[in-house]
Amino acid sequence: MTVNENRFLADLHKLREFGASGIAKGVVRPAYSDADIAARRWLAGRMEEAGLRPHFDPVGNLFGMAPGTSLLMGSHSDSQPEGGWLDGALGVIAALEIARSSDRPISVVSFQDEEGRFGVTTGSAVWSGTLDLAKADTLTDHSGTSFAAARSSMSDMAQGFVDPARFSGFIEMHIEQGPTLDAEGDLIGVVTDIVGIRDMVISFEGQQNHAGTTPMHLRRDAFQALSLFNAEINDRFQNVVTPQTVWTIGHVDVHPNASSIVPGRVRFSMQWRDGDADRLRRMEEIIRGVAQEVADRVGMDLSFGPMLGLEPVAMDQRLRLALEAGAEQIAPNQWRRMPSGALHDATNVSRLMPVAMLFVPSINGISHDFAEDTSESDLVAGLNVLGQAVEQL
Ligand code: HGY
Ligand code: MN
Ligand code: MN
Repeated sequence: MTVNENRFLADLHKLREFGASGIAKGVVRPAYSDADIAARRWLAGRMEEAGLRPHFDPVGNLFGMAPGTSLLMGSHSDSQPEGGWLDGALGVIAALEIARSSDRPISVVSFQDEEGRFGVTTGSAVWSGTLDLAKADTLTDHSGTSFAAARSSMSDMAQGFVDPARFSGFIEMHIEQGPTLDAEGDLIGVVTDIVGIRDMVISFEGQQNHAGTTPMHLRRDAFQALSLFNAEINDRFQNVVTPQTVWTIGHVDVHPNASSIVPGRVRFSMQWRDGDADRLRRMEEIIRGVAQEVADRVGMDLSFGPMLGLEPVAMDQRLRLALEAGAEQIAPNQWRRMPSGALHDATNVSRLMPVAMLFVPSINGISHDFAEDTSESDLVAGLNVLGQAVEQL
């Protein structure tokens, strides 16, 4: 198979224009935003030109269908609120280029809301049955917009859900989003398994009050509760976690967020990830227990939002070996097997069919940031490994 490297790179740069931010090569293209929908319409056109039948499903996943049974390749084209030009986009455009260059039937997909504006890898979670559509519709983003309302902006394009039996397997190429390949000087990562994740919103409700007249010992300060909670879980986690375990409080809404008012309420995201499902469970116990202890001690009302999660998953051996053979062909002694600390649609798709993933380096390990970047030669090397792997299959 001979891929067209220039056409591949040109489409990658074109996709970046949808939601291009002024800074570096960043993009702002959240699920269902005007930029996201415009990008999906453009992708549908490129799929059609490639001889694929574009198909939007009820939640905005966009498939480019090859006839009969085919290998599915792709990723997602929505971005984080401050995203890089390659996260997801690389896998979609690489799949499109393989579909155009291969004489085998290759279907292409761009899943919707992988970045979890509403849930966790929401579009592929609904398609794969991980997340019930009725439940997904009740999810809201941080501004209170519901998934149902957001996806209705694409209802004019929506057809039914694609039958997974149309596909023999799924391969996703993605940037590593971490420091390993870049630091070790490797060009290719063949993914062995993807970590599991848990994600939920926790709220502490105390007493809003005057920041000048309220003595410290009479306060029910919700920010102080969060501060105590964070310090305590960091301490309690030490005898449960490993150096690979991660946990993040990434979104904090302090109400009313004013310098002369004792905060009466905080709502914050609590997310944790690990390769071991039992360790995720033990961390959940600590999180729920410490939250209750702090609430009792500081006099807070405590509430937990719905907990979303995905289990750790191993990649399919046959597909992974094809990627390893491709890597050895294209980047001999410059590739490695490695786990994925980032979540991907492949986790959900693994419920339906064999899946495998391929990484290319992220410069300085940066991602989920406008500065995210990979050299064009590394992008092309990854594309060629995909091409070799498809030939192997
Ligand atoms: O958060 C993740 O792992 C993915 O990039 N959304
Ligand atoms: Mn991604
Ligand atoms: Mn991402």
